[in-house]
Amino acid sequence: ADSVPEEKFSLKEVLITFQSCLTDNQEILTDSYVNGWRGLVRFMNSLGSIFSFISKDAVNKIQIMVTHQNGENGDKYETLQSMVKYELDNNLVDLQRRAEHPESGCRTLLRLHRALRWLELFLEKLRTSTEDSKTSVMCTDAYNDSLAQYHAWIIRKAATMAFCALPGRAAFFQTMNVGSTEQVVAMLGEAMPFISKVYEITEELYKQHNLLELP
Ligand code: 1PX
Repeated sequence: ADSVPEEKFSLKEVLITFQSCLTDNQEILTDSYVNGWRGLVRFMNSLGSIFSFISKDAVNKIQIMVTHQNGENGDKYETLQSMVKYELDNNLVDLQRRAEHPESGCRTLLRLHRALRWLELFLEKLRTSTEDSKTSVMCTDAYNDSLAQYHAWIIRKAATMAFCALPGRAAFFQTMNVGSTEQVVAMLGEAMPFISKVYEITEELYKQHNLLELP
């Protein structure tokens, strides 16, 4: 995907990546999941440097996951399911507070998973929005209903300020590079079920193993 020229970059390709996360037996491929986030970060960077404190953290988390995937036990990280099993079986997850394993795959992915809920809410708002809807309001509402509860006051403040710099709906849709408003809405309608599915399966996996509050 890195060789695709800048002007060909479309959010459609990115959102479709989440479709390729799902295996036939409902497992989630770590590689595609991380790739999806790479694409999202790339899109966010195209919106301006005011978002760079957000993309820095996302890139950092992507990098942690890549390091796990490329490590000695990389094969254990093929799916989120195998990662959870491997890290728990081998006591590689800090369950109470961050200590020996501050960068476990489980806790790192949980942060991306929570952000995926924000994305799901935001995309649904965009999909059902009208011409006079404000992207900054949709983004802030989605954030307040998801990620914000996990963030300290100062981060919430900085994030909310950054959202105010989002382009208006028309310009935002153009940046997506998908085509007309109708095409954007159709693309979102196509991609969202996969994003929701990936979110649900991860949520269930983490719930089963009591990992939803990892420090
Ligand atoms: C059509 C829409 C596409 C938009 C794509 C935008 C992609 C956004 C990618 C955001 C990824 C954010 C990951 C945040 C992970 C996180 O919660 N990290 C915090 C906790 O980590 P820790 O290791 O300390 O436990 C960390 O403290 C985060 C700090 C940075 C600020 C995070 C603000 C998140 C706002 C998410 C919304 C992005 C809005 C972009 C506008 C388009």
